[in-house]
Amino acid sequence: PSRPRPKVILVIGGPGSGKGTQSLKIAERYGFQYVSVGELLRKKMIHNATSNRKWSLIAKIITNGELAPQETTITEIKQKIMKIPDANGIVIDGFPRDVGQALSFEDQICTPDLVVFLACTNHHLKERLQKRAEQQGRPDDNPKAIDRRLTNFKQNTIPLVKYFQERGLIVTLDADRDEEEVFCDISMTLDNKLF
Ligand code: UP5
Ligand code: MG
Repeated sequence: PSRPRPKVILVIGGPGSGKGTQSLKIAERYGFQYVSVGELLRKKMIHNATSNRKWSLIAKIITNGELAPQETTITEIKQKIMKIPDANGIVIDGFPRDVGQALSFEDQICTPDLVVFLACTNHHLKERLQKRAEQQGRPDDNPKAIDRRLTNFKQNTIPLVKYFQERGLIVTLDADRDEEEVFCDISMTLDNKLF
């Protein structure tokens, strides 16, 4: 008999809400494959920015804290997912960012089994990103780009949350708490809703 299609979990939330941290924990606990869309795009842009005009433009966009073009993003995700061997599940970190991307994902890839929204106050988002900027510093962890990422999140991702709510696909969790508490909620939710 053919295997069922892997479960697909999307993790969304503001910049610094803990998407990466929690998605990795999900992947580890459930044996799911982890896909970070931000990382996919950053790797690709670092590789191609000097030799390719499209990617040098995307590098500028991302470094400024704006969104890469939708079709490029979907194409990258599709390619990545196709390379994944048999998996029970896939956890996608940081995608979609707006309703348009969600529609396109469903159209071209699949309907997610569950969307996890990490709700975090602006105060905590900024504090965490500033702290990370001091320690490692991503190209987009500068004050201007952080502000743009926060604005983008409010403008585009909040309507997306509403869209998933209306379809009964999303669970909203309080991500202001410490990592372990947040993950405890996530795993209870996944145990309930997916298995
Ligand atoms: N931390 C985590 N959880 C904590 C907790 N509970 N308490 C205290 N500290 C906590 O966490 C951020 C920091 O906080 C870390 O230092 C962590 O230790 C600590 P992290 O797990 O990294 O949060 P995350 O939500 O992943 O933050 P990130 O900065 O990665 O979010 P962004 O949404 O900004 O980044 P992403 O990589 O998803 O996207 C980056 C850019 O890529 C976008 O701005 C955009 O330009 C581009 N992009 C697209 O164009 N399209 C896409 O579809 C996706 C990305
Ligand atoms: Mg991240």
